Amino acid sequence: MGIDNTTRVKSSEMFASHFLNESAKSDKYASVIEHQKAYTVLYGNLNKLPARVRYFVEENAKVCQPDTIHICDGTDREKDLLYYILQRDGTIKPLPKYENCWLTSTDPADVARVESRTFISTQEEHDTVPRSKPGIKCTLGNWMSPTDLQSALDTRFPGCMKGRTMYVIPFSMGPVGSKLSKIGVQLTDSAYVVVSMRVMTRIGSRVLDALKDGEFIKCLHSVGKPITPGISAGNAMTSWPCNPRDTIVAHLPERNEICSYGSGYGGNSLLGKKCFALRLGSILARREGWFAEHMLIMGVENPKGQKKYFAAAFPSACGKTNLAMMEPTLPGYKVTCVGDDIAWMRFDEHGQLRAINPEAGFFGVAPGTSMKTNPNAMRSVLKNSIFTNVASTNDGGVFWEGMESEVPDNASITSWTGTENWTKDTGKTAAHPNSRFCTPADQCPIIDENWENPEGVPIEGIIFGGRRPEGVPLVYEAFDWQHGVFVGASLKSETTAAAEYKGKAIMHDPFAMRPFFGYNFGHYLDHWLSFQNKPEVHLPKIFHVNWFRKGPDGFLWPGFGENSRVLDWMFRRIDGEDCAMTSAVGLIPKPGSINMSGLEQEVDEDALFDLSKEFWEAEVKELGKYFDEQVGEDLPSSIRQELCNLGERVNSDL
Ligand code: GTP
Ligand code: SPV
Ligand code: MN
Repeated sequence: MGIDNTTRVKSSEMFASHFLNESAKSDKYASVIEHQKAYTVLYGNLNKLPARVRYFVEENAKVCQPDTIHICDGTDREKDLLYYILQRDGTIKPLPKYENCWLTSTDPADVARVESRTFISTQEEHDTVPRSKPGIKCTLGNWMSPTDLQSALDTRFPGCMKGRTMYVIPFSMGPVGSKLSKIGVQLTDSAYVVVSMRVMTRIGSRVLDALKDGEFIKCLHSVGKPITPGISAGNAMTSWPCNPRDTIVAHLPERNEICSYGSGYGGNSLLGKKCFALRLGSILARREGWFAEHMLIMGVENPKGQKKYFAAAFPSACGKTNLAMMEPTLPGYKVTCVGDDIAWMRFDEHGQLRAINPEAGFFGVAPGTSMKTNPNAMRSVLKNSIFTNVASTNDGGVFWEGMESEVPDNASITSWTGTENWTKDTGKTAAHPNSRFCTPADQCPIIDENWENPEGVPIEGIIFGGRRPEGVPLVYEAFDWQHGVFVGASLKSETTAAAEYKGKAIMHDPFAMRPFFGYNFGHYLDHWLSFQNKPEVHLPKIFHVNWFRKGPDGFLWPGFGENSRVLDWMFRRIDGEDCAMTSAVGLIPKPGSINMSGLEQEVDEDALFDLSKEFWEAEVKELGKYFDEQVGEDLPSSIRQELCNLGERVNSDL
């Protein structure tokens, strides 16, 4: 990077040796060295753990055989030690242009979630996935039998942490102690995972205090690269240990367990996020009568000072973080952010849907983020953040596609793969398209005043959306809850770099949850539909948006802050304003009812809202085929009915 880090590393080294000596002696940090064991507890005290947690740690330490154990307390001293270790091992570099910011680059084979190696294991296959048509591969989840999973785990985990430290991370999804929160304990041999979990969740001793002797989700993670002295360890000593060949991300809902092996990346390794908060979360939610969804949560205040909260489900890399933090261009509007990726929602005793963000940080897509598109994200990320697979500048800063006007003209750029003096002509992007920032949520300048409210925030509108280059209008409203559930079930989007898919294709991504369903999608639809017959609940309105429709010259809609115009329309709809009219697909804005005044770019409204008979006939046909092939007999009859209704409206109205 062209930066001299020697001084920084040296002082950390002195700090660390002082730290270790002190903690070994001091009662306050209560380190115990247990010589009779194969491993050494270097940090923390096993004897002070709740009995179940201690059992979980000891059982897995026996199998994984780490050299040392570190029980995370969540203190700043611990954080400094971890960053020291990560720097010493060459996994992470400081970014001196900012305050406490760090850069890491992964193995190029470990850059995204791996859906093909993500499994859910239950006794009954049908509990996990619908019965797809014979000969058709199920795309709504991967089931593995408990026996097959056991042998997959048995060939991977024994001895997998040799030469490494096993970190024990007690973490809370949701504010510590809230009734809506849930606790997990993750064991991992990656210090990168610890520092990231520290940002993304609430970790440490306070979580154990809240847990007492209660139940928790057991999360086991290993990068799958033991270090055995004298034996060649392949890439074990490289800066980003991983084992892509043997990667597996497994969920055992019947045992409240998650086991992830081989990958250090994001959704594969930060097990509180997709594995717990969505896959196991959706199972708990169904059991307990609530929702665990891949949704941002935002507050919208209109010029009269009235405020409503929305939750929005868009597939990975389709605009959740951007919408959650948007700077409205419509005068007098104010947006606040509660969360950018996951919502846990339940109806309260008054029938009001309430949502919490179970996370404590943002693991956001870097490319495309700039002062122009998402200034609030830019203002959030420049301290206490970890950047993964972005490019760096010779003045110790970061760079990615979209930041061109935010780095000095003479900056020399090193690409995420280490190519120095990177330029646009180098041929490859400077940052990986799925490169990410990992940032504490409370640093967001527009974080909502209620973002940590243990009661959650009241949700009045639910939004679905995807990248639909063709045919799908900017916004429409569902006729009712059942139609809205159908709209969620029909969600499709162009593929992005967030998973292992290559190229651009329109894929089904129902509820933006396709990679994250913890159980049979048909049963998931039943769960959503079950709320419409409950007189005691107040059902929010459901909308569908598409920021990504294209014309001959690219996107038809400027997006980003201009999306406030669509939020304004939805806000007024919830307030009962007569600004919608019936169309074949749903309720669309009456002409002139979306406020377009002051738009910098000219917008072709006709093209944005055009509904083509040919397109929607094909869409209905394709949806029917999809439901038949993928969901079959598990498709609720009311969803099939909604598809018929859509077909009829397309036939008669378009
Ligand atoms: P995950 O973290 O993977 O779940 O993604 P996300 O849904 O939070 O997506 P994010 O907000 O990070 O956006 C991903 C990409 O979409 C970025 O490159 C954005 O610049 C781009 N994007 C977001 N909003 C808009 C929009 O309104 N219009 C256009 N054209 N692009 C957008
Ligand atoms: C997503 O892919 O939806 C993400 C990133 O939010 S990851 O945490 O890797 O799943
Ligand atoms: Mn996501």
